[in-house]
Amino acid sequence: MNIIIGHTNMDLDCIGSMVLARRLNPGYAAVRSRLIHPVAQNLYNIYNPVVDFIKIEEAMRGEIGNVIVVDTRSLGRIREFAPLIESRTGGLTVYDHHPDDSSDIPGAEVRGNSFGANTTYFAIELMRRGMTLDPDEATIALAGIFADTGNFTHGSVTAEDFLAASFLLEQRASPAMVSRILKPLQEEHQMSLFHQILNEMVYQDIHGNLVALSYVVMDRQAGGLAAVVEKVFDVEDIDALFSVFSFSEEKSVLIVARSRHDRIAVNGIMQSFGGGGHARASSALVKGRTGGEVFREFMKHIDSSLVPAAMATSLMTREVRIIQQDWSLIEASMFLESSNLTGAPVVDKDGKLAGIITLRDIMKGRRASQMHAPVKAYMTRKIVTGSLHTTVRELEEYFFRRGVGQIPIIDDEKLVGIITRTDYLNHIYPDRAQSAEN
Ligand SMILES: [Mn+2]
Repeated sequence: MNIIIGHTNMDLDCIGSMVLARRLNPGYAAVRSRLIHPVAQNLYNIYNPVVDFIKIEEAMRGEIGNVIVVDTRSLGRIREFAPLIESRTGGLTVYDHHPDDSSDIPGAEVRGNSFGANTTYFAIELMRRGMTLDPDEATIALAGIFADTGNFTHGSVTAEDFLAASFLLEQRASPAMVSRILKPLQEEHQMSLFHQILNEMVYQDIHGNLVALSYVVMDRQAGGLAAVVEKVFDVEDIDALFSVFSFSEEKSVLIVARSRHDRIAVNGIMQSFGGGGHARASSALVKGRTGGEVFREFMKHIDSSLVPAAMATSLMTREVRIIQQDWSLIEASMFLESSNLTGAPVVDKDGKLAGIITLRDIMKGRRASQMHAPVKAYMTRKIVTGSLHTTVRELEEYFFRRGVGQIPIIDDEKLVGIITRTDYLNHIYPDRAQSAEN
């Protein structure tokens, strides 16, 4: 018997990959993990007959030929299948989209892809070969792509994920069913936990990153915790979230981590607790220790492992074009135009920052026929300034909550730089700067 396996704690992308891999490899049986991730439980309940995975014990009865592994390249995540893999007489091929390029599965031929969802790889392969799918299979696959790309909003999403989704829709995948499968909090205990976490969460500024932490004690592990954390992360404007669950009866602790940026790679932090996952979504289950112990160790760890957030120094333009407050509005207007600026800081005789003048301020002078008036009569005096240590998050606050267009950076009472909205956007979305250049 040739078999297809995924990682332990099968999630939607894993199941989608297995179903499509089976379609591509007729005669292969898909073998299920003993654990189903809570996010995939809905799908499993609805589509059990279509999914039609066999148990490890059933597979063990036959002789194993080839083995296909999907959605993981790490040995730690396929341990429960070890007897099947070790007894195989055929090849071992891994199809995985996780970024670390080294696999520690001995003897495996790894075929990596960098799509947002691993399911995408198989969907495109089916499309390329002109093969078709049942509507139910297409729906299962589409749910996998939606799940792993965060509804096509994660930074990891690729054009191929959209292409695969388009193909699956042609195969009559049902978006309505996908929506039902993905509904995160279907259980009452999930909803109440969601509110509990939101109420009790604490925020910490760790090296300029806004990190939220929650600590919940429960009797025993309940289903759907990751889904609850995901939802909390969804509604909160934070850089990272770490939710610690202590299961008092089982004497184990689960840490679920989410991050908004690859810069805060939470899988690195989770690895030191025996966990794994992606840079932005990761978890660890620590057995035989109390929640308090783990939480304290975790707090020590996080402080040293979080990379400081970018600060004003790395974003600002150092050569600031400045305007003297005694210049006339005409001079200021010509200066801005020739410098291709919409506004600039204004300094007094001593070179101290006195305000900002923008084309809009000058327009007011023009309307009042006061173009010979000095800049100081029309400039904005109440301005927001930053220091070299102002964080990206603070800049964001200034730009988008307080409607500021540019932020002069002051050090030792001197104007040392300026940051515009464009500088900020180029920093947040580096691709934006590149495409603007090309
Ligand atoms: Mn995946």
